[in-house]
Amino acid sequence: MILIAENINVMSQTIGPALKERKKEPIQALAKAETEAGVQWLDLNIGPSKKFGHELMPWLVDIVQEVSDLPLSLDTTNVVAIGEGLKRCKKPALINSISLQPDRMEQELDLCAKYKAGMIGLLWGVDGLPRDANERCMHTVDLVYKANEKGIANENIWIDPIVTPISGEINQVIACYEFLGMLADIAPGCKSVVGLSNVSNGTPDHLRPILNRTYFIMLMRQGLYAAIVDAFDKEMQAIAFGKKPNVVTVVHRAMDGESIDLASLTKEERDYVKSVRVLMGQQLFSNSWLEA
Ligand code: THG
Repeated sequence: MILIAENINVMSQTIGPALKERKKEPIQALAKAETEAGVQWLDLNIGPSKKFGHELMPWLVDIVQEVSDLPLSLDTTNVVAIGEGLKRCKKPALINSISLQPDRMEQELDLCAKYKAGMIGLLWGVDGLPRDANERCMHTVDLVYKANEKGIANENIWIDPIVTPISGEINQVIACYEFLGMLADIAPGCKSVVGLSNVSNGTPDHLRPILNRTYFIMLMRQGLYAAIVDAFDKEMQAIAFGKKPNVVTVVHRAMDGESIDLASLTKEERDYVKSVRVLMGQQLFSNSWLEA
């Protein structure tokens, strides 16, 4: 499992202002901490950054590389910012992300080929979020075909089916899960990646980790290759690297529809089983699902 740290992002209350004021200390401290936490990549998310992205991204790449040797995922919709950032990357980077927007796609694919970067192919279509797993497949075929035409090999394409919040349409949460099980057949050799924390967006802070971790185990079972995650979730790392076999096993049993005697489980295992039921749409989501 490949973990990409999400923490350097413009939405963060410390990092947002630091990016704006070009204050490198808090950003470098976080980059160092993420690196020491044991992740494999750092995501640098500057948001759309339409006006200043072209100077902000190369600045950010430079200061992060002063304190970390990890490869970087450049996260912005500003194409010029991506190009300027790629110029500075010492290691092959990831473009996060390229979707099926015809206006930007062409230039982004050219940048990817030019810098021999990887690309996250985000399955966001011209009509927005795909309706189901099949539409995700259609977008994948389309995107991979266009990338291949530019000379980008499948091993450099990381498909992101788009994780959506559990507080929204449950069928989308299911479709993303379903799609991952289909990817190897429709795009052999492509990798997969998700923004895991999206699933718990909008839920109370103390409930986010259990949702993230449960969905993570579900997606891992579908062959997930990489995830953009909170670098400081120790439990998630334990799961990613095979150190929580009891939890993984009980999640699989719940996924298989086995009727499990909750009283026979530890509190931790029980919370995972309850979360599977909510994430698979067997039980209606509300903020009190763990108490049921
Ligand atoms: N796919 C791809 N890239 C992505 C996403 C994706 N990049 C952005 C996002 N989704 C993944 N990154 C984050 C970063 C932070 C949070 C969620 C996803 C987050 N942060 C907390 C919050 O907003 O409450 C804490 C903010 C803080 O650091 O203070 O939830 O899906 N390809």
